[in-house]
Amino acid sequence: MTDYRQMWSDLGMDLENHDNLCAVLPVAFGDTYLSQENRPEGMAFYDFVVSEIHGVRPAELIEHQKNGGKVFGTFCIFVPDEVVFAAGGIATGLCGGSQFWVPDGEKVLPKSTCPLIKASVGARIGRTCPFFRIADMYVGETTCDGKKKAWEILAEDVPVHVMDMPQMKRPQDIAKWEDEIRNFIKVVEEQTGNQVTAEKLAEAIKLLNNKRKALARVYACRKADPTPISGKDALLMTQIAFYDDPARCAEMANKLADELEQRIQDGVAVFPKGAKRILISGTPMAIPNWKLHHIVETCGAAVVCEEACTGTRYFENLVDESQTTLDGQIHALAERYMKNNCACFTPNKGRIEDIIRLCKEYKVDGVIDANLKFCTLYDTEGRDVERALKEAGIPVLGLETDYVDTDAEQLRTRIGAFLEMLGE
Ligand code: BJ8
Repeated sequence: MTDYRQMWSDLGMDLENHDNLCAVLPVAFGDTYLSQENRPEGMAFYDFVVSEIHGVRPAELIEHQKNGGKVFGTFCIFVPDEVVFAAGGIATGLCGGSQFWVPDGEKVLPKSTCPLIKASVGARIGRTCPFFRIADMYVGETTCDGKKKAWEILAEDVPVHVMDMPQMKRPQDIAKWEDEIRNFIKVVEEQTGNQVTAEKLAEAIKLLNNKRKALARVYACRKADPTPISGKDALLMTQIAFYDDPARCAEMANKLADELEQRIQDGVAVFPKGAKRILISGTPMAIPNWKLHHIVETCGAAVVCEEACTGTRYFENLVDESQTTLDGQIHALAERYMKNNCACFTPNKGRIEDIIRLCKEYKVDGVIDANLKFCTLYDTEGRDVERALKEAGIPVLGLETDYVDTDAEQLRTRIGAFLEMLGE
């Protein structure tokens, strides 16, 4: 394995504390992932990425910077990566999914902030994540109150551009998002020194659409009963998609999909026929947050779909590729991104329709609607989600979860009881 200590030191990281993180991650990954049986061979790539998570990709990003390129760190699936790639930049996800970063986040944020925000801020100020050190600019968005305030804190330390998200989905809101994308293009052009032309944007739209199509192929395989891939493995693929080079991401996901399609033909499955099929909806699960999937699957059920930003919301809906002018392309981008059904919108009925549609497509036995502690948006929307699912005759369990492990046993008990109830 390559020694990256010099690279981390050059990035100004806290090496001592980073060593502590490097010591816990492989253990958690081994317990959660490598203990699974009969995994697809295509998962070897994703295992490798995790084993070098703070090495290989950060080194590629630094190489890009050495060649004059810029790196943009993003926290939300509303940020149009297409713009960044069209300007010759690289966009990389920055959401924090580990409790390890939370205490540093709590130094500057109220404890009653959602763990995803605390971990993201903590990863920056604690200097224990290379991605957060490498990014030349962070791109935030006004989705929830916690994030809005977090950008102000991060902006004291690193350039931050904030995209002002509409809160509704009327025609004037889509037009407003178009303006935000136009403004984002200017910011990216200034940062990179490169112009976003219609030709470059068309290439980037294709690149990102190909990535979405590849991820969708893997998810389509999960509709088979029994499923040829565990929910944990599918989640890992999606989590890594936020960081990886988009062309390589598409290539590896397509390879995995080829294998899964063959497995379906050959009747190879990772769960026995009859295992309960669960859809998890709710807040995103940033790497290395695998807790809920691990609990569900070690209780004997299969997670077959995630209605989440680390799930279907990330790849559903393509950008129209037929536009040839910048104006047309910007409109197409605005339309596609505004199809995301995040709980930050009011009203947000589309999300409930999505969940019910996905339950049918993935032949789901029950839904776990999970929200991260202190996420008021998803917590409040949970009431409508549960009511709609009950009306549709789909069993649902609403849960609140955190990054800490202390609630794991309680969750296991509740999930175990829910699965037992499904078995009746
Ligand atoms: S599009 S879900 S990635 S905003 S969980 S930080 S909402 S308090 S992450 Fe999100 Fe974009 Fe929406 Fe998806 Fe706030 Fe809630 Fe925390 Fe959240």
